[in-house]
Amino acid sequence: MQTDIIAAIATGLAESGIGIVRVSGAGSIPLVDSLFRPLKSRSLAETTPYRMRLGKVEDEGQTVDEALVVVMKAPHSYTGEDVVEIQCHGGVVVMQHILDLVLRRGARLAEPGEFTKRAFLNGRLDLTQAEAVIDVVRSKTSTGLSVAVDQLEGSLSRRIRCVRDELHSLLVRIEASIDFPEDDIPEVELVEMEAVIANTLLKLRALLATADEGRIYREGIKTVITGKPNVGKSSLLNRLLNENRALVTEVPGTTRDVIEETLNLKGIPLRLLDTAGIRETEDLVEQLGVRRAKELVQEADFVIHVLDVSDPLSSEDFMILDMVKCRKAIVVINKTDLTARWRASELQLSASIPVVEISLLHDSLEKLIEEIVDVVMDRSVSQQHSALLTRTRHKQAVEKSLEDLEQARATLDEGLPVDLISIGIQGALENLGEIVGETIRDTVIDEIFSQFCIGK
Ligand SMILES: Nc1nc2c(ncn2[C@@H]2O[C@H](COP(=O)(O)OP(=O)(O)OP(=O)(O)O)[C@@H](O)[C@H]2O)c(=O)[nH]1
Ligand SMILES: [Mg+2]
Repeated sequence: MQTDIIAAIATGLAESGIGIVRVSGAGSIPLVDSLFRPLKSRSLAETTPYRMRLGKVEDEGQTVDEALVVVMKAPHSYTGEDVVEIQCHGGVVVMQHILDLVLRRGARLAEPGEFTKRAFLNGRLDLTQAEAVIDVVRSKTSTGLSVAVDQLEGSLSRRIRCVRDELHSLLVRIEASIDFPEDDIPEVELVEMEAVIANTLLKLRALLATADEGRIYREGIKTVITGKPNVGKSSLLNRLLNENRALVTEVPGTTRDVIEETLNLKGIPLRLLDTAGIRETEDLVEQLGVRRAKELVQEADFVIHVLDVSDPLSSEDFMILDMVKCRKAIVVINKTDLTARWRASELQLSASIPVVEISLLHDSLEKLIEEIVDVVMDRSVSQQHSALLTRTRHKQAVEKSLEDLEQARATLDEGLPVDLISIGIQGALENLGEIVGETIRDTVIDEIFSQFCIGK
């Protein structure tokens, strides 16, 4: 158990109505008592917990600010330790002065995510819930938020725990039979074991199928806008964002660097990337842009390929279509206000890629947005979004436990000794335990919490 006192500004270092300096650890209450003079004489140690006390924060007899202070006693606090929150005015200098004062009295500056890490280490949250805390803070859409809140309330933990409990009781039975080898395992038992393993495999596969959706809600759908130069890629970005984010000119090769913006499209978070137009070029800077644009198409979750109907089709258009053809994608034929030089049928697209003809200069985006939502919602995003695997870490752990269980089943099928089956089950239990943080290395835990913000 940690014993030192940690402190940080919990509200962010920007001017605001109030600012909160949070202090946690055994000894926090006397520490804050030493710098806080309540309006009424009782000290914080004597005060009722969870009640605001008005008073003054003082530094060597000088008032730093008026503040409200609340004490939360272990174990009933966010971290599970004694916690004191000082609510002062939300000025940067005020907050920093009070934090500095707290540090001078013996607290240490909290590392990013350290409050939540302590909550985890003290058993207030499991690891999926701790991860959900940062997802709540960073969620990009209301659906993303509700996925994160579900996870914070333990939806994923419950699903994992249910599978682990089944495997655990199976393991207990197997080990009992190993301890008493003279009693051969009856046939019924074997059939039952097989059933439990098969059932667990089903549950884990269903869980694994949620991984893409979970990641999308957390990170957004990586959407790359691609096409030849000058077809209207940046125009599309600007129209979708409803602002002039990217430069648009009649000069081909305008966009060089990647421009990234997040867009909430009917509840779906899109990470939109506008890229350089793809063509052969002598210009070194543009060449780099083109190379990056091609790489991004490979990494994308979703590709929007824009073409210009007023410009004859060329080998570059077909080269890009080829890159896009096996992807989740949509083709936008732009500039329909100008004289068409070719027809959509000439693209010979498979039916799985929708085509939208539009003039980005004049037309409404309604139909295009509908098509984008249709393509993106398909398969990857369901309406029911409870208990999703939201991180690669979760996904890999489920994949590993599936392998372990497949191994256990194969052992059982081959009629090999039961102690060999138990190895597979133990492996699966351990891998699933990693998701909730029961069996996990400290370095992995440190890495997870280092992604948090300070004060959380
Ligand atoms: N007539 C017409 N012009 C358009 C339309 N959409 C875009 N343009 C024009 O086409 C030119 C190129 O548009 P951009 O959006 O900069 O094209 P881009 O694909 O980003 O070009 P690069 O960044 O150079 O690859 C600009 O002059 C736009 O105003 C359209 O629907 N009709
Ligand atoms: Mg551009």
